[in-house]
Amino acid sequence: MTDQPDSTDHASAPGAADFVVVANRLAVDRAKDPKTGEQSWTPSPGGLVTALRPVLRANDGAWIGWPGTTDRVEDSDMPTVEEAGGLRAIPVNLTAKNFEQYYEGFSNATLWPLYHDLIVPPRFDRDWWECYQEVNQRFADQAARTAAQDATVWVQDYQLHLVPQLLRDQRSDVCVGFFLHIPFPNPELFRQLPWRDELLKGTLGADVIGFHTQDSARNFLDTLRALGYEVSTDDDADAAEFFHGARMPEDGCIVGRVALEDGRTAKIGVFPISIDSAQVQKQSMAAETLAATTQLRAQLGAPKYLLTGVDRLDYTKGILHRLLAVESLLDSGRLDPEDIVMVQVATPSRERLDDYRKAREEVEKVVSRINGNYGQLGRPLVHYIHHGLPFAQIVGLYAATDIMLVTAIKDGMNLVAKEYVASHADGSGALVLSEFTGAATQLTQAYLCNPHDNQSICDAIVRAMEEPNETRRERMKAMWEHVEVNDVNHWANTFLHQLKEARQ
Ligand code: ADQ
Repeated sequence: MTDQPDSTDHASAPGAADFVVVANRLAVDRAKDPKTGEQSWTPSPGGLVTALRPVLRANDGAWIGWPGTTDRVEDSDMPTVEEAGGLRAIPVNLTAKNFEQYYEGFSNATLWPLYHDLIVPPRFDRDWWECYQEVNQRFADQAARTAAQDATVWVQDYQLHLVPQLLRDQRSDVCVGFFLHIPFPNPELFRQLPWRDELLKGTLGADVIGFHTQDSARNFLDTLRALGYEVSTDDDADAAEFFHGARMPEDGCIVGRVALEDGRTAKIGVFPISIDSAQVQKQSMAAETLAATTQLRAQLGAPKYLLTGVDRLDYTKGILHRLLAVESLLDSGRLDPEDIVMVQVATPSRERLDDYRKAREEVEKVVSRINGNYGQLGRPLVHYIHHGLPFAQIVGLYAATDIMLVTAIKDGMNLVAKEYVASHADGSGALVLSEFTGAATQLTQAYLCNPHDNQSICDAIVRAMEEPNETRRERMKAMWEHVEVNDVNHWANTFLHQLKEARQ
C-alpha cells in the first residue's frame, strides 16, 4: 500500500479529450493471473460504460477513476485505448488512508446512510470531510488536465459532489454535468450534514444536475430554496406521464432551474437510468441460457415457484425483510415448503464497515433458521450465495425465476428489477417491487409492496402467485415494453442532449 497520493498541482492547460467521464471507479477491472501473477486489464461490463462507449470512442474520450487498489498505479501501467474498450483510462490513486476516510468514511458511512433516509445513523467526522475535499480536488485536477478546450465533462455520483465547482474554478471553458445515482433526501434530513452548504456549492458547479426520480429532484430544489437560492420550477415538465410507459422526450425532463451568483443557470432534471435492454434480452434467449435455465430448475428440485433475490449485500436492499416475509408465509401456512425454493445471491460489499457486517450476520441468521425449520436433507429451502456471479449466470437465474423479490427499503433506481423484466420477453414471471425504489415510478405494473410492513411483502408474494396467468402476463408485457424502449442509451442520450443545450 502506498501513502503517496497524486500530485495536487492545479492544472490549467487543456488536455486532449473532448468528452470526459469522472467516476469513483475506473471502467476497467484489473485481473491477476493466479499462476504467473501477471496483471492485465479488462473492460468493465457495466451498463454505464456500455452506454457511453460510443460517445467516448467518437470524442477521443477519457474515463477518470480510482483503479480499485490502494497500491499505486502509474499512468504507464494503464491499458491502451483498445484494451480498455475504446476509452482512455486515467487513474486517480487513493492511499489506504484516503480509502478509509473518503470512500468508506465520508462516502459510505456519512452520505450513503444520510441519502437513504437514515436506515442506519450517518457518522459525521471532520477528518473524513477534510479527506473527501482533498480527494475531490485530485479528481478535479485530473479532469482539468485531461479535458480539451470546451470539452464536456460528466461527473458521476455522491463520492464526487465537489468536483463540478472545483473543476470550473480551473477551467471555465468546459461544460459540466453531474448525475446522482442514489436518492437525494428531503431538506430536513439533508440539513443534518454539517457541510451541506459546501456540498451544494460544489455540485452547482455543474450546468445540468440529474436525478433518477421526481422526488429526488424536488428534494434537491426544496433544499436549495430553503437555503436561500433563487429556484424556479418548470411546471410543464412535472407531468408524470413521462415515466409511466411513455418514452421520455429527448429534451423534456428538466424540472427546475437555479440562478447562480456567477450569472450561470444550473438545470435540474429527472433522468431515470436503465440497462442495455437488448443485450439482456438477447442473453436471456440464447440457447445456452435456456439450457442452463432448465438445468438450474431441475437442480433446485423443480419447484412450483422459484423465488429469487439478487443484490449487493447492503442494508438498503431489504434482503432481511424479504427473508422474514418468506419465513412468515411458511410459519403461517400460507406457503407450503414443498412448493417453493428461494435463491438469494448477495454480492459482498463494503465489508469492513460495521453496519454491513451486521447486515450480513442478520441475513445469514434468518437463512439458516429457515433452512433449519423447513429444509430437507439435500434440499435447502433457501440457496444463499455470498459472492458475485458472471452476468450470464445472473441472467440465467432471472430467466428461471418465477417471482423476483426486489424489496429495497430505499434505492435510487434498482437495475436488478429492470434486468429481470428484460429477461422475460415472453411475459412469464412476476416482479415483487418495493415502492421505495426509483424503478417503482416506472414499473408500475409490478406487485408493489411496502417493505417496512412484513404483511405487505407477504401479500405481494401471494398475489404474484395467485393472480390469473393472463393478468400476470399483461403486467409483465407492459413492463417489458417500457424497459425495451427506455434503455440505458436513451438515458445517456437524454442527459447529454441537455448538456449540449446548456452549452448553446
Ligand atoms: P447498486 O446499489 O449497486 O447501484 P443496482 O441498481 O441494483 O444497485 O445494480 C446492481 C448491479 O449489480 C446489477 O446490474 C446486477 O446485475 C449486478 N449484480 C448484483 N449482484 C450481483 C452478483 N452477485 N453477481 C453479479 N452481478 C451482480 C447504484 C444505486 C442504484 C442505481 C444504480 C445505477 O444504488 O439505486 O440503480 O446505482 O444508477
